[in-house]
Amino acid sequence: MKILILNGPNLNLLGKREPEIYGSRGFENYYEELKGRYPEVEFEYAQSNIEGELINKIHEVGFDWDGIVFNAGAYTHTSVALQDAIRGVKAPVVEVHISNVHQREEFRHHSMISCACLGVICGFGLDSYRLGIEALIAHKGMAHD
Ligand code: CA2
Repeated sequence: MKILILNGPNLNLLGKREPEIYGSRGFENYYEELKGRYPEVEFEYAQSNIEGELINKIHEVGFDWDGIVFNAGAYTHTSVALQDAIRGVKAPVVEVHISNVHQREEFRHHSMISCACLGVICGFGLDSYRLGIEALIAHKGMAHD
């Protein structure tokens, strides 16, 4: 099974700023733990601050890989282009957020991409990514094609 973990804008700052919201651990460190936890899964990790690069990455893996765990960062709340990219590929996409966006400012309550995703996980810190992987594994187990 092949899974892409994709992070959007500013998530390269994880562990460096705003630890009260996003925790104090950098993503690369957490990613090593994740890979160790699922030796049967082939992972790739990508992060970009640029919307078009995120779209290109979704297109690149979205026809051959088994799924994408996607934290679109603030583009979650604004991007029709990312919604279209997710709709345009075959691979299921699980939307994840570190924080519980529904406990935060109102503008974070709406996602432009949820409607194109398999499901949404938010509010569990970095563990949201693991839960996203679990969702993709369970979904693949249920697939009949
Ligand atoms: O909770 C999440 O995972 C978010 O996707 C994070 C986004 C935010 O815009 C979404 O509403 C919710 C922001 C990511 C910025 O990450 C930073 C990490 C450390 C320091 C500064 C920003």
